[in-house]
Amino acid sequence: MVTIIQVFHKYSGHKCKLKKAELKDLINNEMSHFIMKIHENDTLDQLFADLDQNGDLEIDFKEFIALIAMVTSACHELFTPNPTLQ
Ligand SMILES: [Ca+2]
Repeated sequence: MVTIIQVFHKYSGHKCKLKKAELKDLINNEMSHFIMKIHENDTLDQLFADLDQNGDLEIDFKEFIALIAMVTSACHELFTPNPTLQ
């Protein structure tokens, strides 16, 4: 949990919000073990629009947590044995 907060602030700075380029850097530098790096601007635009729930073109910590939840959920599915294969 502390790591998530530290990483967020490392990229958001004192304004505590991520702009699109900062979100891209965060994902590509810190989360590349979990999700694919973002190379396409379309992919970044889509992800950013999904996360930016209040439409202010910045990602606050609450909106960022939705990304963490999404990635954690995806990881959980990867590591959970599929009962239909057993
Ligand atoms: Ca926002």
